[in-house]
Amino acid sequence: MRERTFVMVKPDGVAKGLTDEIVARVERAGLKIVSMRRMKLDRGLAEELYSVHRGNDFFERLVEHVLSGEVVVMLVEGERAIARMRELSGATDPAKAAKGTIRGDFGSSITENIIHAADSAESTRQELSLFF
Ligand code: 3AN
Repeated sequence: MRERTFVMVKPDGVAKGLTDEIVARVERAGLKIVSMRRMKLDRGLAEELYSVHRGNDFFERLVEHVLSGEVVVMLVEGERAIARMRELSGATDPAKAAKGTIRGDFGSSITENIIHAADSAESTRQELSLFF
């Protein structure tokens, strides 16, 4: 099934110069980047993006991290795009993420884990509506 998903290179990924590498991995996987924008989030947008985590002890750390520098937001399209972007990203904790995944290869901690990729059709809809 052809679908769309929301992807964001987090500030640690942008700061490490990984945007081009991530774009290349997405395109090599046969997915299409329909739209892409480098930007700075404001607090309202960051809290909205992570609203499902509000109340968790890591919420503030997560929001502070995505506000700490520029991000690159992407609208990605293709066959099973949601699941395939999750596979390319790897497990949330880079220490547990497989080699060859973006987090496994480049992530440094569960907060600084390089990339965000929407995890369901519902969160994709909500997240895309915030940015595109
Ligand atoms: P994923 O990004 O793999 O979908 P989620 O949705 O569980 O993972 O978490 C969203 C973000 O929240 C993660 N990218 C990570 O940076 C942060 N996060 C998740 N769990 C923790 C945790 N236990 N401690 C610190 N940060 C966390």
